[in-house]
Amino acid sequence: HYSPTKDDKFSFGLWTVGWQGVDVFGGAVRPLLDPVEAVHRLAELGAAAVTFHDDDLVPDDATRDATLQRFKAALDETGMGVEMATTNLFGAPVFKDGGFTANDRAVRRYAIAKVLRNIDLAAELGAKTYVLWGGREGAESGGSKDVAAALDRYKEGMDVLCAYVRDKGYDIRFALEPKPNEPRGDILLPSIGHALAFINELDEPSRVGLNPEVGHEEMAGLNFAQGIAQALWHDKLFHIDLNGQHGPRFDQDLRFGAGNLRGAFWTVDTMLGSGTGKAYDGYVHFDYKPPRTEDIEGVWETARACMRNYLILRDKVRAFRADPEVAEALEAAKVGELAVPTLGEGESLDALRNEAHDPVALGERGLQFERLDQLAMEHLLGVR
Ligand code: 3MF
Ligand code: MG
Ligand code: MG
Ligand code: MG
Repeated sequence: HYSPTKDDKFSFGLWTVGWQGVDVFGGAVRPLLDPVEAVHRLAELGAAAVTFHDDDLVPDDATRDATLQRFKAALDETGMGVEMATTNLFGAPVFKDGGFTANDRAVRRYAIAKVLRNIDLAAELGAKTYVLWGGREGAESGGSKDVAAALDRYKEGMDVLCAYVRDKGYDIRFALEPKPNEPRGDILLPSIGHALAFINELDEPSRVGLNPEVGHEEMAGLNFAQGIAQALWHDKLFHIDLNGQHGPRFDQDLRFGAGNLRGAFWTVDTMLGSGTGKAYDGYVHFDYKPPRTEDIEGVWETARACMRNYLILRDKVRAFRADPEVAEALEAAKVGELAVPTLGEGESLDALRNEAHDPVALGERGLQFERLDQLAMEHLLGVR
């Protein structure tokens, strides 16, 4: 029970279980994890795929071919896929002022070249999604960044990438990952909403969607479930980064389910397509960091827990949605009525304006939302 299978489409970044614990106050606490070992262990735990940054898998040219050979053999042996790939445009000193939006043009040219090379590898390994997290695309101070020019250059970079996959005929879509801050003081495209608006300005908006991360939205005090619901409404939820976060503070990257558990419940509900919303049908991807307190066995425990928590919450959400008392509470709360258009078909505005409205009586009606929420709470707490 609650053991994942490949049909659950769980995937993990190599950089998650491979995180050695280096943070701003301390160095590595765990040895380097061989990507081949990660593939085998994640496969045993029931994951379906892995994802990687170029630097996670092929950090240097001297070992590139040998590494790729071993990595592909591990994928073959385990039946694991590579569903998404991404480029590290944040770690190396060259990217201290960003990649696509660095003030220094030479840095921007190098960044695009680095991404193009890794897109070829992504296509070779069968990844269908290419994520771009602009972690260093930002600033610490107002005068140092011309934001309008930075957005022009961000757009230029994305337009180049879109044209490249089109010309090559690659079956790859891009997914931008918003984040409000950390490591920069302020990051461009800080939220789901900013990124959605930016996509509309690109030459080929249909090739670009989002990879929202739970913790990133919650760091800004935003509601992740509502954010992905809007992304789904725009057909832009191309990928997802699930993890846990305790409200606005540093990026915690806890395992999924830790931190804001009620938020996680509504996140899974939204992913399953609550109400009239579309369901998310991509990979269920975890982007978290096993805390520094854990040794490698603790790391595998956290990976197992991410998937287990998702499956438990999926059960809870389904039970909530199937509960007859919930159906009644939804009815009482008029939740379904919101799907009815406000104007009748062909109805004139005169009809609406001339109707006898009774705002006082309407204002007196209780909506019984608390009863509905308490039912969700009791499902989550396991007493229903
Ligand atoms: C940082 C992140 C990144 C992105 C990754 C994938 C290192 O907060 O979330 O993880 O998810 O670069 O594009
Ligand atoms: Mg993150
Ligand atoms: Mg995070
Ligand atoms: Mg992420």
